Amino acid sequence: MTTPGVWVLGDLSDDDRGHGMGIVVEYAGNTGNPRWAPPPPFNWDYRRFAAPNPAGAIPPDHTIEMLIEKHNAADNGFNVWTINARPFSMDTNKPVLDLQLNKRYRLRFRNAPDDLHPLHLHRHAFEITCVAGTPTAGVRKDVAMLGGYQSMEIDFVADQPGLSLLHCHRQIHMDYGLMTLLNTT
Ligand SMILES: [Cu+2]
Repeated sequence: MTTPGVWVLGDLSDDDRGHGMGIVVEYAGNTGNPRWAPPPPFNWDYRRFAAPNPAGAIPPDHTIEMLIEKHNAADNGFNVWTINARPFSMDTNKPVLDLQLNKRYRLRFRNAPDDLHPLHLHRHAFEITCVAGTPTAGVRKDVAMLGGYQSMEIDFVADQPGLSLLHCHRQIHMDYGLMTLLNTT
C-alpha cells in the first residue's frame, strides 16, 4: 500500500460498482471523499504477478495429468465435464486421487473446452508453477482461473491428512462432474 489517500476499491464495471460492488479504503490520517481511479487497459494474466526468475522452483515428487473435457448434452441435454475422462459421482463420491502425506504434488491441468474454470482446492494453498507453457513462481492461491483451451500447473504439499475437495467453482460445472476428491494418507 504505497499511495496514501481515500480510494474506492471496486469492480471495473461502472454499472456494477455504482450499484454497490466496491468499498472505500482509507489510509490512516487521510480524509475527504473517496476517489475512483480507473486502471490503464490491461490483459489479465497471472504471469504479471509471478516472480521474475522461477528457476529455483522446487521440483515435485509427483506430477499428475489432469485433462478437463466437456461432453456436450451428455446428461439429459446438460453438458458433462470430466477430469481424465471421469465425471465426479455424488452417489459414490468418486473418483478419489490418493496422495502421500507431505509429498509435493504438481497438478498439470489441460483444459480442452473453451470454458473458463475457477479451480478451487480446499484446505491447501498452492503455487502456480506454469501458465500456458511459461514457468512461474511466487503466485500462491487456493482458487485459480484456468482459461479456455489453456494449460496451467499448480504445486502443493499434501500436508492435510484425509479428504480434500478439488472442484470448479462454477456451480453448473461442479454439479455436472468437474470435481474430485484428494485423499492424503
Ligand atoms: Cu468450470
